[in-house]
Amino acid sequence: MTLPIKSKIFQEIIDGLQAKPASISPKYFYDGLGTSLFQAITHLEEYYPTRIERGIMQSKLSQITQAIGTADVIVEIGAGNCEKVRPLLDTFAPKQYRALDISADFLKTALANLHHDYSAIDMRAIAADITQELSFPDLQDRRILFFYPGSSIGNFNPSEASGLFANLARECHGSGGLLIGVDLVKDINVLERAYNDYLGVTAAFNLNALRHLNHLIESNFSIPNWEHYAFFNQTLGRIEMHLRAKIDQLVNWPGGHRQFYAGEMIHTENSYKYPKPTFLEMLHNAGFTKVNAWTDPDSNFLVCFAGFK
Ligand code: AVJ
Repeated sequence: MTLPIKSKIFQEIIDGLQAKPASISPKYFYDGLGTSLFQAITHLEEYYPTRIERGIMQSKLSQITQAIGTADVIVEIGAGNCEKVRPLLDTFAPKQYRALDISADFLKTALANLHHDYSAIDMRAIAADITQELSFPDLQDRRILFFYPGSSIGNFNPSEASGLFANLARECHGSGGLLIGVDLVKDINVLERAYNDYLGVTAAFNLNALRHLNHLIESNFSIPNWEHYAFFNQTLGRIEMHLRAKIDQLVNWPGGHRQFYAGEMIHTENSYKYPKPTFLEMLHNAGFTKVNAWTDPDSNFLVCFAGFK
């Protein structure tokens, strides 16, 4: 897909590319190939979050579902392959399941697969940009379980994350709640390895954003001129991913260009890691009055249910 040159998204991308330092939103990772590359990342030994979250969901399932109680509707945010919700559908048998994701085509295929096994549940795929306000007016008198697994919340900075929690707490209207998974602060080597895998899948995932941009805005980024760079920023408590120019180069797009110099970077993603108490406090401050939390034995990852007393 190519964006119209005057569209808001086109302008947003250009503004990021022109900024010093340059940046683009991590949502531009997720074209078809990018979504597949992320799926591949979740299979890497170094990338522990998916595997550890799944372990917590399995070993603590009865405690988790007991804390949740019941659900009329499950709304999954960043549903991806729609596989993580299965145990919740088995337990709660909700009437409806809504899957929100930025990557619409992938989502539709994934949802069709899921529906095959749960034909009694009304399912809807919603292509959504969750950096925008979320609103579910037709679910006002339903008990909603928001499900936000995978630590994708880490892409928001803490104040944006707090804003999203307040938004979701409001949409709950005093019942149901939010089941969310988040990656915890840990040994810096473990963190940095998870974003610098030996197979170079994360590097490919990062570089693919330029390929995606070339399609979206008809820019002429030359992929071999860029390299993957990821590190843990201890001051800000986040993994940062960047693309670093290997040589001086001019990049063009319709209506503009930028000269990048060797060593210059484009910031492509933040992935915040939280201390457990900080994250629980953010959920409380957003308006949830009852918060339960579960971790793996090594406290690598946290699964929380934030609801109401
Ligand atoms: C999908 C945002 C949870 O931050 O770990 C994986 C994306 N980036 N490897 C993460 C990602 C590089 C991932 N999230």
